[in-house]
Amino acid sequence: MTQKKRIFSGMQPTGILTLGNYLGAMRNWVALQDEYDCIYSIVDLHSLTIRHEPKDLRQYRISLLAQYIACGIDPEKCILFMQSHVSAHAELTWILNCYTYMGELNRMTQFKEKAAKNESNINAGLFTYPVLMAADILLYQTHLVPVGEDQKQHLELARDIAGRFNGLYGDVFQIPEPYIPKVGARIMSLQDPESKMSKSDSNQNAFISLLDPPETIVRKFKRAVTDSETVVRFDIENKPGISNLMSIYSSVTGKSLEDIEREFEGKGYGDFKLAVGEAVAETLRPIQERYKDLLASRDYLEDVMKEGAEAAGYIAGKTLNKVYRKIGLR
Ligand code: ATP
Ligand code: LTN
Repeated sequence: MTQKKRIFSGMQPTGILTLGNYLGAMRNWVALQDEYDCIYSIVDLHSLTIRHEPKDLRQYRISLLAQYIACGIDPEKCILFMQSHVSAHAELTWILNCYTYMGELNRMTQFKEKAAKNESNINAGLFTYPVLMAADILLYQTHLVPVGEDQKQHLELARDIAGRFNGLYGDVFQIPEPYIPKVGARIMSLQDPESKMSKSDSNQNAFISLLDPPETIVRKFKRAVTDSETVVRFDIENKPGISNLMSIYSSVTGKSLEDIEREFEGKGYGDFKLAVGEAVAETLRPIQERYKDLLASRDYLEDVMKEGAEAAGYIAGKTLNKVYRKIGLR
């Protein structure tokens, strides 16, 4: 019997997922779970780089677990766990920090962007964040990492760290590959189509939350920033707003960009925006129903977390032991 390849990915418990998180990452996680050996984490240690009220963080963590399952992640098929429940993540991070160069971390665009946004709290965790992400991935001998476009640079760093470590000590880590979707890898803000849709945006109209009611979704698309033409045509450079809406519509309906251009030939932006809003609302409706039921099943969620932590801890422990032996700490 050939062993299934391993997948690992994670999201931060920093709020309700956006349509960007769903189309860029989560939907692939679901699609891959039959064919691969999947491990999905709620990366709560990563979210400490920004200050949260403890009670909010507690709520975000359990809510994100319910969102994962509502989107279709099946705890019977995958390992689902809370990063902070497996101490190997923090342990391996320290070691990998000693194999990562300041120059490498200095080049990370996410650090530069987040540091610019949080001038009053540019902590060391924000800087070494990609090393914790490398530890997450490498602990599980991961082959494939499904993420959105913005995480590509972090993944390349994880590959470099793994290669460097293997070069010194032999084959300790599997070298991971990114898995980035062709459509939907970078969903843009509805209010500023030049920047990424983000769940921590202060402007609520800039993103679609997975839990927005249908009327809100339709309204947010109606208000989406476009251009002064009236033609539905894909042209990222000159028509970033319309192109973003076309990518979203294509992702949720499966229609090609050419088909969409044809469908809306001779029609105005109003018709197009309404169609996008309705298609998105329809996609999210079943997720929202399942989410409500899951949040009410607290014991079930606790059980999933407990079992996930045990299964993940076992695999991670094996890699960590090997690392300790190789570097002379055993
Ligand atoms: P935050 O706003 O708190 O920084 P985020 O919305 O960027 O968070 P993360 O938890 O950092 O979300 O990312 C989870 C996953 O979603 C990652 O794989 C990331 O690449 C993907 N992702 C995030 N935003 C988008 C987007 N706009 N389009 C496509 N994929 C995205
Ligand atoms: N850094 C990622 C979240 C993340 C992750 C991971 C993704 C943390 N650890 C491991 C894939 C694999 C982010 O900011 N979206």
